[in-house]
Amino acid sequence: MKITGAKVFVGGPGKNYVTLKIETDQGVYGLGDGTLNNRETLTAKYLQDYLIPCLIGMDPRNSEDIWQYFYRGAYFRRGPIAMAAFGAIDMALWDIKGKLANLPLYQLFGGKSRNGAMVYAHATGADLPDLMDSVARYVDQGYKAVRVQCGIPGMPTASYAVPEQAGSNTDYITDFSGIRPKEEIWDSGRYMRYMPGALAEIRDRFGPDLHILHDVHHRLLPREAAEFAKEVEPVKLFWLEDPTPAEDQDALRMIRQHSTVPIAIGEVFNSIWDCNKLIQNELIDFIRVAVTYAGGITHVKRIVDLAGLHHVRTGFHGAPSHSPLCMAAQAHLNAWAPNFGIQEYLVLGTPECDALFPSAHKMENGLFHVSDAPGLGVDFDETEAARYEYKAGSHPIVRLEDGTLWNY
Ligand code: KDG
Ligand code: MG
Repeated sequence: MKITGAKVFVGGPGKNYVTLKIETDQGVYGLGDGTLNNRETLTAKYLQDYLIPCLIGMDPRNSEDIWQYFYRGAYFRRGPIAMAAFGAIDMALWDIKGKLANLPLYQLFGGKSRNGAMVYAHATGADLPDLMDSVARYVDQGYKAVRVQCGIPGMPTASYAVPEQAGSNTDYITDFSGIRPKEEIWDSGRYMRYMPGALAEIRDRFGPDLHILHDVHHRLLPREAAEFAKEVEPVKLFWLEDPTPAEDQDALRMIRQHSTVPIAIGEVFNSIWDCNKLIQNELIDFIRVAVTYAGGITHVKRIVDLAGLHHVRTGFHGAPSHSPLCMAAQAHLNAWAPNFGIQEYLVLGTPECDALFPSAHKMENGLFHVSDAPGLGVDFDETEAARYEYKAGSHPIVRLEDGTLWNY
């Protein structure tokens, strides 16, 4: 069996999904997601110029060898662009494998370990009442877990993932007005004085059963993060996400020494080498890698197995930039993983997105139910794809009030 061709599409409804389609001499094709948010054209180019020419003629069933060929063959290892490109290929090869076996991918991993995978929604508010309304809407829809992000009184601009005005429905990550980032102003002091009380009020209003999550988005220094984690302990968060940037992993010990709040980290990681110390030293509770950004199913499955040895559960990244193909790859891992924790969920469900990526996966009452279709269980409509093209966009950047550049 041979790979005869591969195509890359960039575009999508309000997104720049990078979709790879690998074709074979037996008519079976595989699909993979290579979307690296706000750097999408780079993964597409990496695939087109360096990987696809080598893929043609390979046996698509040898997904392990193909992964090693590209990873070791690049010589300059890891990095988000290369790993997202390898991720797209690996996902597509697993899709082909499942279709050849006529089995959904989770069956190739070891079958189902649960009936449905718990997901969390993003509640966001310009202020606390607005956030409470947003949480209530998700609770009414049956979500069992909600991540909460709130505007901070006196903060010069909106804080991470919150709208400027109550009731507005903004895409909180990407501004498609151009490449130059919008600038936001951040104040850790205001955040630390306000947010613990806001979290306590949310807990009081929604009671003990709702799983509440919160994303600090890398913005606190390690000592501040430890103080914050200690203060929010009574709220019984499901997790505190990215309390501090994870480049300095020893800093996580400081948080552990002061608080038992569960810590979730890893959405910016690209490989097992970025998280093996954090996992082996049991400094985190949830690993947040995404199947696209961390080299595909082959590599992420290794991370999941390592995490399982150290009581670390999964909480895969599911920001809106991940296409339904990445979300499906994660859904199959979630159905199988003995150490599954939770899945971030935003992406599926708009009519335009469903038309571009038809599938029978479904979300019901806060649980994601993976379909039994062979492979990833998601198709790609090339006629629909022709409606979209690449749009330049950017994440905001963040500064302190005096102009100092900070972490987005
Ligand atoms: O591209 C950046 C986003 O993926 C990130 O800001 C989203 O932190 C995020 C999350 O938890 O989804
Ligand atoms: Mg995050």
